[in-house]
Amino acid sequence: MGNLKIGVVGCGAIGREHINRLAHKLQNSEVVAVMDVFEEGAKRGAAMAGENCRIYTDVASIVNDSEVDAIVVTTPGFAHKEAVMAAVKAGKPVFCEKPLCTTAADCKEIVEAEIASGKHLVQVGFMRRYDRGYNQVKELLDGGSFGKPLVVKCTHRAISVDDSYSTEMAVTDTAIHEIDCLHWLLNDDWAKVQVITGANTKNAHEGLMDPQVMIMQSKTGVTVILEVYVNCKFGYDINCEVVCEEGVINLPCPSFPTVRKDCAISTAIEQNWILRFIDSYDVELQDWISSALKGEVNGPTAWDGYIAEVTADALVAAQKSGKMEEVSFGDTPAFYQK
Ligand code: NAD
Ligand code: ISE
Repeated sequence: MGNLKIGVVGCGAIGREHINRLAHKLQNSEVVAVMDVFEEGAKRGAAMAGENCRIYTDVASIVNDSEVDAIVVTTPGFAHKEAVMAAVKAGKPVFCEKPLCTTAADCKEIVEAEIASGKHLVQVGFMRRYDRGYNQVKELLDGGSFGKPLVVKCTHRAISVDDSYSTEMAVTDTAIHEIDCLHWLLNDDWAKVQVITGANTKNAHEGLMDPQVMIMQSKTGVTVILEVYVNCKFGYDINCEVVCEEGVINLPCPSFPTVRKDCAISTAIEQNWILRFIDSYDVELQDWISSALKGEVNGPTAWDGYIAEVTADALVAAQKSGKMEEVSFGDTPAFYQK
């Protein structure tokens, strides 16, 4: 099998992580071009990719480069639509980091463009679907011996965020992972959502509501209680506990050695998403490469990106109203049915 020749759009934090794994770690993959609105950023990305990597500062040029077979989009969410639409119009496979777009209306345009193209081209970077622990939870749930899931309790905590992180981003950038992952774990869609805010941490910048408690109820009535707390100071703390009729399935942080010292017992907590999900990103992108070379999409689709964003829009509305908001979208189009 030949290599997939990839163009990476956006050379920031995760862009550089992905350039490194695509260029040096994964099979059948080559980064032949990079693009960033800041030329210095693009040069930094190209230096990681290796010799002969071409540098662009506009989307059209990298997407239409005849040497580029496929596109990886790692710009901030507000800029995803332009690059994904350009790739779909050029008929090139595109892996887009989450969220697919920051509004459901923009995601819908991508869904419609992909259906019109007649080819499956878009994969969304919901990497938790490739995480070993979440897959083990799914196997246990699908196995049936735990009975019906009833309640899910999650935490999504990070050490800190910068000043560009807004109250809405707690939904569109952070909770979007649980929105997608739990819908996939439970084989269920969301029906209604609510957001509760109250005591705010002194560590949040001006205007940021932190923490936020998000409640999501699925169509079959499973209730999710998700704490998003992005200035927790102590670590990147992702936990998920599924309470079922016949028992409880708990996915804690991956374990580290427990040490005894100075009259205390302690265990480390991961520092950030780069380390916590390092293997999931590798498996996710390797699957994307292998599928793209066969002209297929195996991972989360543009439709998954769309329904996640419909739910996110309802959560953002709930942040403002303080009320329970309905989530509604139509049936899965035949194009996306498996
Ligand atoms: P970042 O701000 O570190 O990097 C973004 C880069 O994109 C910057 O280099 C910026 O100059 C560039 N850029 C901005 N606008 C652009 C445009 N219109 N065209 C091209 N380049 C542009 O952001 P990040 O933390 O790397 O996040 C990027 C995306 O990845 C976001 O969608 C984020 O949600 C997602 N992300 C996903 C995960 C995950 O766990 N899956 C983790 C981190 C980030
Ligand atoms: C970041 O963009 C990610 O996607 C991380 O996985 C998430 O934990 C964090 O909250 C986001 O800001």
